[in-house]
Amino acid sequence: MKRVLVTGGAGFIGVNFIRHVLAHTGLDVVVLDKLTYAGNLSSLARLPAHRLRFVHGDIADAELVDTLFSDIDTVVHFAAESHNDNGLDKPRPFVDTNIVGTFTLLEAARNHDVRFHHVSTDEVFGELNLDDPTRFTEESALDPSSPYSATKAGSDLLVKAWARSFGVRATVSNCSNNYGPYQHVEKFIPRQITNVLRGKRPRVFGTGVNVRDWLHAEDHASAVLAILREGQIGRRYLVGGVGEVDNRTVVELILRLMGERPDAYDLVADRPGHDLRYAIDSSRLRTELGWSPRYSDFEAGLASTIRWYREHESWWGDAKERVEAFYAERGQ
Ligand code: NAD
Ligand code: TDX
Repeated sequence: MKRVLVTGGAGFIGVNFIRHVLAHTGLDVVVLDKLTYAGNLSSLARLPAHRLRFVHGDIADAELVDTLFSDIDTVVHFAAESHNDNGLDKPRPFVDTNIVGTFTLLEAARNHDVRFHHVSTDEVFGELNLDDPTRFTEESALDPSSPYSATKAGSDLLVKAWARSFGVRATVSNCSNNYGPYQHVEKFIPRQITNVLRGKRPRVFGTGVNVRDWLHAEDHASAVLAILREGQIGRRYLVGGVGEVDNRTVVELILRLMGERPDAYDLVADRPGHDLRYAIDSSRLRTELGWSPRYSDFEAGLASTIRWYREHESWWGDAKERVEAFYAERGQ
């Protein structure tokens, strides 16, 4: 492994992964990113230019993808339409990027015998009940609920089929909810932090009982790198399991850490089809590959994330207006 193509490398987790790889390995990185509303080239500023090349383009552009694959040995596929509320509003780009885009990359991986790592989500397994003692494992059945998760499940199945039918050297990881620096303000945690920074009250969907299993993006990055280095070809790995927390508790914690009253938030219209709970059993990753998260203290991780948003208003300011206009139309 010498040169890695990172799709979606100008997005939240891609940026955190690239920073981790450049700091902890000698690998060179090529980024392929369409710079949709979610991509931000400034997140890649001030990184060593001789080890990082940026290509502006679409993962569904077969000609471009084929050319890029002739010059790399590994691809880590992050590019996706990633926000559930956008998928409920306009699902078409989710099919184009998450399914057709992944298909296009797989065809190039097959033609050029490139090692393929597919980054997916725990949402492909559907929801767990709040009182269910079980967590998702590598054996859980795919049972997606939303346009986003259905297209991610579709992409997981394409990877599985290309590995079995064409021998593509592939692995898949399904990760729980990420938080940390460079996350788009449409997502739950940065939306609430930036609301407080703008003097607005946080907005919690429904009754706020929904549970997510929060993982810092840097820990996701170290997990993906461990899978690239030592993961077994053909395997799926689940990443997460650091801390299940319900949405009300997360918001109350943010408010407390930001010096506000913990009840200073609003309950607003629920998300249609809103999954109740996700929870990950990451034993395979921990025992087989020796992975463990650095940010095991969620409160400390949140505090450093709050600091980052406080110090980087120029990074998120423009997107904030657009996101709030989108949610205002939906009473959220
Ligand atoms: P993001 O929305 O922040 O970034 C996505 C990036 O992909 C952007 O830079 C965007 O410009 C790019 N992109 C979109 N369509 C493209 C296309 N057709 N061609 C090329 N580039 C394109 O997403 P994220 O939160 O960083 O998520 C990255 C991956 O991790 C996704 O595959 C997502 O499903 C998965 N994931 C995310 C989370 C999470 O909590 N955010 C959790 C588990 C898995
Ligand atoms: O303003 C909000 N208020 C609120 O209560 C927003 C934006 C969200 N929520 C709730 C919905 C969810 O229960 O917070 C929880 C987290 O919401 P999101 O940040 O939209 O994440 P989620 O839908 O859980 O999906 C995320 O994790 C899995 C990522 O966006 C996906 O890309 C990833 O696959």
